[in-house]
Amino acid sequence: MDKNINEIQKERAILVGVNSQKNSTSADAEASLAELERLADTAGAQSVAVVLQNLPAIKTATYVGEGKVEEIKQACEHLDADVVIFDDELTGSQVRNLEQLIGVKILDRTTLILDIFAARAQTKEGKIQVELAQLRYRLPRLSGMGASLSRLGGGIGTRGPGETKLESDRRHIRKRIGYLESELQKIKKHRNLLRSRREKEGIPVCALVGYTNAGKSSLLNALTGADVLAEDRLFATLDPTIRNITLTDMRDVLLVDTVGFIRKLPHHLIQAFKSTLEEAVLADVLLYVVDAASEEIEQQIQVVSDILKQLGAGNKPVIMVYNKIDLKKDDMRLPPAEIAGAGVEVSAHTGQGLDQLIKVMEEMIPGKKRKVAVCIPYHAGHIVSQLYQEADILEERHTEEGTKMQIMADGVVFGKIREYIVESGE
Ligand SMILES: Nc1nc2c(ncn2[C@@H]2O[C@H](COP(=O)(O)OP(=O)(O)OP(=O)(O)O)[C@@H](O)[C@H]2O)c(=O)[nH]1
Ligand SMILES: [Mg+2]
Repeated sequence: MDKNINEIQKERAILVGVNSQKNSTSADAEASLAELERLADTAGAQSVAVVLQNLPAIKTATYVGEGKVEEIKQACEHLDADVVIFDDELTGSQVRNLEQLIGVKILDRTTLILDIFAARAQTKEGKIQVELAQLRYRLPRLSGMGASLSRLGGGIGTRGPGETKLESDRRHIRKRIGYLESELQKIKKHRNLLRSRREKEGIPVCALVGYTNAGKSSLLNALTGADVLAEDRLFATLDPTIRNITLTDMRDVLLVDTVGFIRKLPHHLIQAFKSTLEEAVLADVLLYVVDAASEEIEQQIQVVSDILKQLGAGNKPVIMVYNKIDLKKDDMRLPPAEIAGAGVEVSAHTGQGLDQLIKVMEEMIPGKKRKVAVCIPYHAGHIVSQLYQEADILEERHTEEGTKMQIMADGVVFGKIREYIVESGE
């Protein structure tokens, strides 16, 4: 697949971002643009210039202001650029207007990400999911686009479903979307079957989730001795890989590697990849992998947490895994625990902290019940009813501080009530 990217001669790209200051700071806009540069590089383009415009509101017709359009046009001529990539989603008419005014191919961040996914997808399911996302994104942007794209040539943004298909009418595309959806449904049935077999066998599942390039695949390899592709590239992993790991108490656990997240992850992509991402939603415990050496650590945690919430996995028991601790500078602070929850510092490269991680996993993963004493303050009464459903209650007393209980429960329950545990037994 990567060969596909390398074979194409590097396109010269100008990157354009806007800082609208509505819900982002200029540091955010700059970090997002730096990421766009990495995405462009991953897609096989060479960035020759980066333009950031401060703009109170996006222009409906051309996204950036008139003067900026002229500036970009001149930069394209001077720098011999083949493509201009905008750091946000553009509407169909914005693309058309900009192409007419500037005279080179116009792409947006979403198209770029979809393009990378198209080049990376390996399995049948992955390929269908990407094509679905691409078609759904292109459908409302279709009219007139075929003509301008064929005038401006192929390359990035035109991979995946062929242009001839896109030039044909919308009905054709809708039919194709319908067909892909039904194929995906079949694969999903098969996946559900496998999952229910796994559940019957009672093997707990841990999913590795996190920002792209955080080191999820490297951790999977370090923990299981597997040989999953880990690369210093965005979106190295698209299809979920599952490996077995045996804990020191001899319990088997399945570890699932998943696709990485990124800010402004296209909505259509999340929708299309829902069944793949369900591996994370349905896992018993999430290993939430964070690149501890990244300067963007807090923003990345924010993005990942938001996407997990969107997927319905916001309340899963989580182990924060601060990876790449070997690269962390001494003066760099990890986010305070109240934002992110307790965490383990590890390095997939040196192996540092992996023993500790396995210990925490043993504690959190369901299957091993332990007796603990808890004290639930009266304002958290819902926790008591929750415990009645999810744990065995051995004893219950009402005291001044709250309801004191002796319970037998497993790691999943502990994950939810950690703050109320007063005494932990074996
Ligand atoms: N120094 C150092 N580098 C690491 C560590 N873990 C991973 N890396 C590097 O970080 C890069 C990304 O690692 P991957 O394991 O591919 O990351 P990922 O989270 O699976 O990324 P995607 O699949 O793209 O979402 C690779 O170049 C790894 O070699 C670590 O503990 N220390
Ligand atoms: Mg990976």
